[in-house]
Amino acid sequence: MTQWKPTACILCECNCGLQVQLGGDDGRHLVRLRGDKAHPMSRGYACEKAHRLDYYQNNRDRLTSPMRRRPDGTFEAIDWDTAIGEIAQRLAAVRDEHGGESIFYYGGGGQGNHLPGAYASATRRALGSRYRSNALAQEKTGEMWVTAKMLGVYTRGDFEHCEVAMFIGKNPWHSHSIPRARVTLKAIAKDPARTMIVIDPRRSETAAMADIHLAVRPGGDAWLLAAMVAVLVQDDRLDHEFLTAHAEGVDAIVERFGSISIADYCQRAGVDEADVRRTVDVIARAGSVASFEDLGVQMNHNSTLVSYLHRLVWLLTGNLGKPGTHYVPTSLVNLGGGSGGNKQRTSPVVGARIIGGLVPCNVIAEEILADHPARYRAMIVEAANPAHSLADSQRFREAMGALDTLVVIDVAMTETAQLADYVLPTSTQYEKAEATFFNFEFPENGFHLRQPILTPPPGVLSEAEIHARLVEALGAVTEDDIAPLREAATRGAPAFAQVFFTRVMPNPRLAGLAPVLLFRALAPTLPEGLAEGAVLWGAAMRYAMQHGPSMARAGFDGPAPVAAAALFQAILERPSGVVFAVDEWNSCLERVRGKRAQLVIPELLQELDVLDQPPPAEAKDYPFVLSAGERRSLTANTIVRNPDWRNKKLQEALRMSPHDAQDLGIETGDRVRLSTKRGSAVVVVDVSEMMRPGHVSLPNGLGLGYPDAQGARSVTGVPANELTAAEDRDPFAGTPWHKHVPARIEALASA
Ligand SMILES: Nc1nc2c(c(=O)[nH]1)N[C@H]1C(S)=C(S)[C@@H](COP(=O)(O)OP(=O)(O)OC[C@H]3O[C@@H](n4cnc5c(=O)[nH]c(N)nc54)[C@H](O)[C@@H]3O)O[C@H]1N2
Ligand SMILES: Nc1nc2c(c(=O)[nH]1)N[C@H]1C(S)=C(S)[C@@H](COP(=O)(O)OP(=O)(O)OC[C@H]3O[C@@H](n4cnc5c(=O)[nH]c(N)nc54)[C@H](O)[C@@H]3O)O[C@H]1N2
Ligand code: SF4
Ligand SMILES: [Mo]
Repeated sequence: MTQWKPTACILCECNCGLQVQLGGDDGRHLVRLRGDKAHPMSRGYACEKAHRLDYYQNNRDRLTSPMRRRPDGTFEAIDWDTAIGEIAQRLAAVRDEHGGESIFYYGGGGQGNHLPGAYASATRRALGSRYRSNALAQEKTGEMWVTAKMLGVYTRGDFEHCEVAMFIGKNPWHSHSIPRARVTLKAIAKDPARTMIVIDPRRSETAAMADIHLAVRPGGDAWLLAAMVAVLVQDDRLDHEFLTAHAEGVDAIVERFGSISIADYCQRAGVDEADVRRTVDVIARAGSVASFEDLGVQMNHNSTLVSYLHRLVWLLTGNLGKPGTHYVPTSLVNLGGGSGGNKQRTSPVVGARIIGGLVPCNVIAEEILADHPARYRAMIVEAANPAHSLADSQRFREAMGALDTLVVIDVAMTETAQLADYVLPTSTQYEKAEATFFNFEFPENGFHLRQPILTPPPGVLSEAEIHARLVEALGAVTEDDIAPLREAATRGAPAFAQVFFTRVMPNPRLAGLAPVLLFRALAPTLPEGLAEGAVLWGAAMRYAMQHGPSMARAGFDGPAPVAAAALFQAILERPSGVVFAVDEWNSCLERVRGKRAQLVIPELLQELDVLDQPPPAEAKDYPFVLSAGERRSLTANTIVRNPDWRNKKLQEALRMSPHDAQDLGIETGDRVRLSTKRGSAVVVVDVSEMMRPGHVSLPNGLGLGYPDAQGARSVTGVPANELTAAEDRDPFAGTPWHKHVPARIEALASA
């Protein structure tokens, strides 16, 4: 009982290292949790959510048997052989009749688990499935497209050392995304030599501790950021030395922004021109600036344009490649799936731009429901809950109903699972080896393969095992493929590498199935409980071939196969995580494509013209702007289903300004009807000084169904995407406008 077991939190991308004590009547409850000081990235940090992770591990929606939908819509439990056999047969039939391209894959990982997607790549290969997506394609793809064009590499901000920190549509106090967020925020706030700038219509927890809060009009960020670039250009506050050495296109930027009316744009952004000028002055004078844009702008009007303008602000002021600015991390596995915007690919029905290999989430339903020969006919959803998390749930449900086959792989009976033909239950993230590829730190970058702290209950399998069985049932991998590898694995790392490189890599059929081959051949030789880590052998090998020097500085040196074997061993042996890369600041600019930033993206410079169009007429029917999906103290997408886990009041409420509440004659605790063009809901109001008049905000991840002890399901809070529309999306990246939903509010008579 008193033993502390190392693992990590799975509720946001920081994945803070934790130590857990198990207990309770069956010994399977996570009874005590604390930050793990040995974790190289979080170093003992954890927020309030981690302490309530038992609500994830133990809940009434847990699945422990494969389920098959009956014609009447109810589910029956079936055994694994039947489930795998029928699914393989049905998906193969779709492939043979319509082509593997008609089988769509969604998900692959959430905030805490990315190994499922790695193994699923083998199943997709066996099926010939080409199109896929996940949550990144409703938040980060616009930014990815811009970054690919400007730099060719991904960047992050060094908030621990920056003089000026800027957060645009980002509330790290609650949403984190930077390591040890609250420690870092407090350090910046209390240091008079450092400045925190927050751009947010709402006085968020982060805005409240900032030195400068620009309370932009909801959706007004493009004007604000364009005005900031214009001040830099017109007052000649550019870092010419940096730009001459490291950038192309300065003249075109100076010309385009030289004529922008700063006063006019500030007014349209709803921010005082003097405040904007003061902010730009702080940025231009600073020794270092680190900046982070997130959902407040990425799920909003002009989002791709904003991502571009945002990068111009810090590139024109030379804030790349030195401490306290922006760095270029190397990741063990590239989550974006390739080079981003350079290869032009589009989705088969709508013709939407595919960025980072991902079809925009907002077109998926349309691609299924179209009367088009290339429509998607079957879908595998894994570790995601798109029937709840994607725009326009009603239309998404309709699309799921139009599929020939829907397979969901999850731990719980989710909103998406309830629509499936087959639901395959998997071990939780505390019952198997699991990891994420959110490895963005610098100069030391860490990776954490978590060891299981519990055994899985009978009836569930890990995703690795599920995909291996599917690939085998499809006949794509046979014992003849596996046997020589398995034998080599027993002879040690060099022998295994040698056989893998001669038999698998040159063979196009086998190379795409490598994750399953590694799992079948290597897992038997791995320490107990770490079988799912097998696929990381390949990741370590690839990383060693690309980033030898970074790895050598972390202590893994020698020729690539030797260094990779040493890293793989360290990943298996260190239960609190391992530093796999140590970088140098001067490597950042070396990693930029062609070693020079491209300041001009012609399509987006042209798109700037939209900012000069007259504002649209006031929408009389929907006078409010609803931000549908705010991060709060106790929200975590849909990872935790039991509503009891939120032990704080009003976490489910609609936040509204005192001014609007007075107009409507309501108070905190009253109920209102909230309507959009797509739907309507009754919700409790929290009157909050945080909100600007006209702006209201709903939490994300609410509105989940959860059964009581008798099995009767009830819903707590509003499922935000019953109110959002799929066509409201960015013209470049297809990302949704969830933070800017026109809405109407009517007071209801008190109950
Ligand atoms: N507690 C908690 N933390 C989480 C998560 C969670 O569910 N709960 N989810 C994780 C995930 S998946 C993600 S992607 C991140 C997201 O992290 P954030 O992007 O920080 O989260 P949000 O609260 O959705 O949005 C941030 C801010 O955008 C503001 N905003 C709304 N409209 C506008 C606007 O027009 N302009 C500007 N500039 N700002 C606007 C909102 O007021 C809000 O403060 O959080 C991660 N962390
Ligand atoms: N309106 C609106 N919609 C939004 C947002 C918003 O702000 N507003 N935010 C969006 C954002 S940024 C994101 S990231 C998405 C998140 O939405 P999704 O990507 O759909 O992810 P989650 O809701 O976290 O769902 C994770 C699923 O994984 C399951 N799971 C947990 N552990 C395991 C495991 O070990 N194996 C498997 N196979 N499954 C497991 C959980 O039960 C859950 O069903 O939501 C988006 N939707
Ligand atoms: S939710 Fe909190 S404890 Fe968990 S990973 Fe995120 S910051 Fe860390
Ligand atoms: Mo997200």
